[in-house]
Amino acid sequence: MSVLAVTGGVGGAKLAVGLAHILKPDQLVFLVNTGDDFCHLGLHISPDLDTLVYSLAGVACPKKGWGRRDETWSFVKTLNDLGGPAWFQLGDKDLALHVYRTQILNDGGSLTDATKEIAEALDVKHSVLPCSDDPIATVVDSEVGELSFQHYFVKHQCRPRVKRIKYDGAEHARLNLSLDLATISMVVICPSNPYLSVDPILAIPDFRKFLQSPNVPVLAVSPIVQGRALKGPTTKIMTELGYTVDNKTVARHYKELLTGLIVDEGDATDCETIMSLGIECIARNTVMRTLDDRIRLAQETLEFGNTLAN
Ligand code: FO1
Repeated sequence: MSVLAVTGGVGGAKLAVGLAHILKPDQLVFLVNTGDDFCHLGLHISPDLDTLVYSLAGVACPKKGWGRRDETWSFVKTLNDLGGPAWFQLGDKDLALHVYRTQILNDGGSLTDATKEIAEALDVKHSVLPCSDDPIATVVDSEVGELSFQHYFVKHQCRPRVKRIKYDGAEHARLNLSLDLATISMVVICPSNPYLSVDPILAIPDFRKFLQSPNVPVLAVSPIVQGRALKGPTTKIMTELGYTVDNKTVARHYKELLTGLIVDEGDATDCETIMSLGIECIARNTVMRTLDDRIRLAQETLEFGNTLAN
């Protein structure tokens, strides 16, 4: 039986690394957001898949969380000199991955095939699965109109006010066909942005149906610590969508799916309200600065999950 870890970008990848340190490759599968994927310069870019694979391989840029460590930037500098679209920073090493993935796709391979090939080449032992091989595109409906995710996130630096977020294609997308749901004994939703990184995966009808079945504990680690997200635009987006930025909002957001929620130890007083929603809740240190933090939180998450499974 395996744990299924649902993850998006940089925040989720931290817990993912902790889980991968504890669980063997036959005990853990990653299901990754593809709503951020886009075509840029003719290349298929899958930021969240790459962030996870680089993190598991130990080659992610430690400062940014995305892209590769010890990167060089000749390509994007030259592109800029040519007047090309250099707003999306593709490092030289990273670029090779995008070119290779695009070639696999152009040759008729699936995103799952390409991810498997790349993960193996980087010596990643755990299964990393795109949530679907069908296209899903996160679109941010903002005060300046509809923006594709990377245009909102990188080009516009998350500045436009968000009115609504939609996940084009998710309604008709099939859950990754390599994922055998019958083998899953626990689901862990990593502390990724619920609206940008997790919801595109939850919007896949087959997956939502599976999570609503009562047989498997579904846990989440809240990305909110003392009223704000540590990284990225989660705080801004939640505020603009009209939500209070706290763990109770996260609990309500996942309510019909969740068995248990882990909040930060500084937010322990939230547990009572969350439990009144019918969701078990524990408070732990959810701030992951070091590898030890990641492994410790992963261990605590699994222990919590095991108590809920019994
Ligand atoms: N994020 C940025 O803020 N600026 C960039 O120029 C940028 C380039 C980039 C290239 C490859 C890649 O895999 C990720 C990249 N990201 C960049 C991160 C990415 O936009 C976000 O981390 C995710 O999509 C959000 O989860």
